[in-house]
Amino acid sequence: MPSTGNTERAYERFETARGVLPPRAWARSDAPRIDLNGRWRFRLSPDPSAPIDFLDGLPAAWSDIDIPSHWQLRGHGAPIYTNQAYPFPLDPPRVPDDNPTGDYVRTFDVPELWREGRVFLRFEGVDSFATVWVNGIELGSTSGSRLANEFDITESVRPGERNVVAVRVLQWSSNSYLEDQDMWWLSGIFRDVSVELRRAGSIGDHRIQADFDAQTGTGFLRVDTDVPATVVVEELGIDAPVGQLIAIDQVEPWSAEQPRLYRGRIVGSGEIIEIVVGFRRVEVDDGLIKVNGRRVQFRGVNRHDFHPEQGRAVDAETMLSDVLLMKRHNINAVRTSHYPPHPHFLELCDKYGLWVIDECDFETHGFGAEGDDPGAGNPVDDVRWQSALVSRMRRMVARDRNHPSIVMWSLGNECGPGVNVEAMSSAARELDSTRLIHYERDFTSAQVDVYSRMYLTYEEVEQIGRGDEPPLDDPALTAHRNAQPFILAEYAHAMGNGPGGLSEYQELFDRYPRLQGGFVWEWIDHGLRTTDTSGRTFWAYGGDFGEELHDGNFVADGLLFPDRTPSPGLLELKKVLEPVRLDLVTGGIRVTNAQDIVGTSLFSAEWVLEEEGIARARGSFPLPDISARGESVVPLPDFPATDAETWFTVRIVLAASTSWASAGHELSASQWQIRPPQSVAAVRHAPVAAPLVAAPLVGPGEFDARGRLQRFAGIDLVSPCLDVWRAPIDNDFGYYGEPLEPFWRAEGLHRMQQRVDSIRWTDADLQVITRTGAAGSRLALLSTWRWSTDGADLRLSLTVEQVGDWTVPLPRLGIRMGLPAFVHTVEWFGRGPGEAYSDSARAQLVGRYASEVDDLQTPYLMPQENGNRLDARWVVFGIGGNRGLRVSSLEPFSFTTRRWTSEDLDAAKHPNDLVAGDRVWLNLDVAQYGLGSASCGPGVHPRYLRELFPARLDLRFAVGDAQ
Ligand code: IPT
Repeated sequence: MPSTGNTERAYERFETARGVLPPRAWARSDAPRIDLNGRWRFRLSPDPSAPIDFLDGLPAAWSDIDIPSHWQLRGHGAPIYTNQAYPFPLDPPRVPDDNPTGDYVRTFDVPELWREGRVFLRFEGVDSFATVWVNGIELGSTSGSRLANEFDITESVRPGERNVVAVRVLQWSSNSYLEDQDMWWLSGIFRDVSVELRRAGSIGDHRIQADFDAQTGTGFLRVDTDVPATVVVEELGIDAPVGQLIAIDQVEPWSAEQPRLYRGRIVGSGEIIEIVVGFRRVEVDDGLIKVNGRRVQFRGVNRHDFHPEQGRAVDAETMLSDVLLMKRHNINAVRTSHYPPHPHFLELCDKYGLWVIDECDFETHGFGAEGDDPGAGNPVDDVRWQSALVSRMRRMVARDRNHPSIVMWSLGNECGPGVNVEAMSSAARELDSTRLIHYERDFTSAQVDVYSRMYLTYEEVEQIGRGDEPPLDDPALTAHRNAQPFILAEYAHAMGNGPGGLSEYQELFDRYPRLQGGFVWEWIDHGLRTTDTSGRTFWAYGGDFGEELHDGNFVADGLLFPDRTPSPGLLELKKVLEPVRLDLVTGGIRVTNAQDIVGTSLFSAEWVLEEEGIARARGSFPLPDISARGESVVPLPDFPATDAETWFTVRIVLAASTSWASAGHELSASQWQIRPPQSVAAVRHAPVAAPLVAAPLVGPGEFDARGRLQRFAGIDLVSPCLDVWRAPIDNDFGYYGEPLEPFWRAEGLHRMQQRVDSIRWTDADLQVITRTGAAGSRLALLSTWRWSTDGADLRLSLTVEQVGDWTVPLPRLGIRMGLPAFVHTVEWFGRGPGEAYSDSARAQLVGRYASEVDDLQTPYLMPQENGNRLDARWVVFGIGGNRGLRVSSLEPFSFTTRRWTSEDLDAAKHPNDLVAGDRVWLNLDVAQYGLGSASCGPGVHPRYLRELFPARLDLRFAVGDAQ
């Protein structure tokens, strides 16, 4: 009688692995292999009491499922999203009786020749616990969802025959307590499955150590295997027995910036393994993380394995697109939050060059660790879990240690402090002393090599940069920590519209050597592709599958949309992480190489001079080869004379193609205003030319008796009114930061009423005074609208004052008006082409742009304010034919244009809830509040908190030929 788990509840042991082989390195080997990915038979039962009646063959009544996959994404059961909370009662190591149980069966033919050797069955990842049978014989069970589990099936497999492999997977097990990462709970066999012949002379485990001495340029290679073998690296002339240290003069080292790999192989009598060798030394020296003797700065992101249809069952193409997108956006590092990724991802990091923090599959956030207190029952502080945890750590290191890209081993994420931290750290050091140890929740830094924190404020980061962070209770520990380099394991929470304030972090990283960069949270939104009842696609987040407990759209906090479209936040990050910085200085352009290792020979510069957005001259210049962190001044090109506002833009591009982008790929752009708009002062004070002809007309503007603009040049309008509301962005909610949204709503900013207080017609203008305030509130905004004309155009001069004791900053300040729905095209001169906000504007350049109204929207998974175009000088809305309604100002303004109101945006839960109405709504703003990162972290940097009052907006409305 096989042990079924349902009687013994083997899945509730502290360590559930049974019958598994010792871990070994992931390998590209010529060992005969049968790929068991593909079609299996599948049945989902509500709990493990389902009969084990599927060991002998393919049950006809079952459905098919493709592996690797999660059953919840194949029509069985449903995904659950929680951030910290466990979706079951907290009673470790017990789990609920209601425990979805997935049974899998398939057959595979094993060649007769496979009698000569041992046969291994390998699972790269099964969530969360599996029991495995081959030909009816139970082999054991798994642990560690994101780690490999390998079984020796030699005794049960039948070479020359058809074999049956059967697997029972439980959704919940004691493993679930160790795997409480902030992501969807998704179950099943979600990584590759294979069977391998291990002939006599198979290499077993293999270990590659490739050290580099930056002083002498010498590389040291040592390869170890379980059986005698030879290591061959032809390019280096190496053909030697394993187990010895080989010194090689003048090797080219590996780095993320120059990922030099030497390809080779390990040749055993029964197996050949393809290897890559990257020589490098990672150390903490003089309080700094150095690779090959150089301080490096991590410009990183936190990456989950994620695909919007496949969950964590990510294919090779998707992994490659992640790596290429990172490289193309100036990202040089990745933390594999919060578990070891699919092993192929690490191969790609080796090949294309990314520094990696490889993190163990371990998080117990739901136990509520706070400071020194891990929270009752937390496995991190319970020795009964120690061997399971140490084993997880060892299995990750053993699987991954041959990758040159890995510079740190991370024990896990947010488990709190506890007795098992030291054991895990020591286990990693014992298996590999060539990487640094990382664990953000070791606040004392006692067991780690790097001081690491998350979401700190700018002030806190700066304090650490200066080395005067608050001391610990123990002076020895304080001294130990003070001598450590610092990284932000997570910062700049990219949830919804944001993050803002990226460059202020980067400035700190650049100013203080101890601050060695950070990892933005996070790479991609985990939205799952779903269709609504009308067949429209949307990206589902927590709650969309009817979960009783969930954390909503907190799962959508990435720099990429789920389909891997870059968000505005990623474009901003790309600019902030630019590898070459340009500044205009006397004598030319100062070029600073912001890279740590390589020179600038790969790059060249292209420039353009634009007068009001129209190119007047362009050219290019080669960059001098500036060494890492060095600088040089290049002369400015000769510019032709211009009259209107003129900008000089320089783009840094790849001079030649690389493995990750083609020649011409833009890495960054910088811009300077060479000539301001003309005669600002003169025009601003120009007298109004023509007096009013007859009320209620002001030039082309038609007003009603209450002084409200009804029509402009024959175009019907919803009259302009003062607007202070924006559909709150995730950062306004301040989930793990300081919220503003509740204060805004408490003040009624989302339901302001406008009253006309007075109307006065003069010879020169129409003056309307309005009072805008919310029901129940004494606070108000007093606006004076002065409408005038020069005979042709309509001018508005608006001033706004505050009445009462305002304590909250305003979401926005400007006017809102309705244009007819036939408006489609928008053209403007200002920042673009993308959206920008005061604290996230570096990636958007001043220029002339055109767009459809519909393309000005950014479809954040949870609808929220978006699409702001910053620093506009003029904007023209197409009104048919070649004609346009033009709004312009001498002071740059912001505008937002959409087919629904801010209130619609606020109420919507998904972008597909938003339907075009009979108006195009236009906001013209003096300013909008910044973005910050308060959904998890600090709010808007003080640099962007400007005093708005007394506020003034001067606009000119005209109709004419479109630009
Ligand atoms: C922290 C987690 O490490 C990460 O997994 C994710 O939850 C992120 O922040 C927020 O999206 S938890 C935070 C409450 C500090």
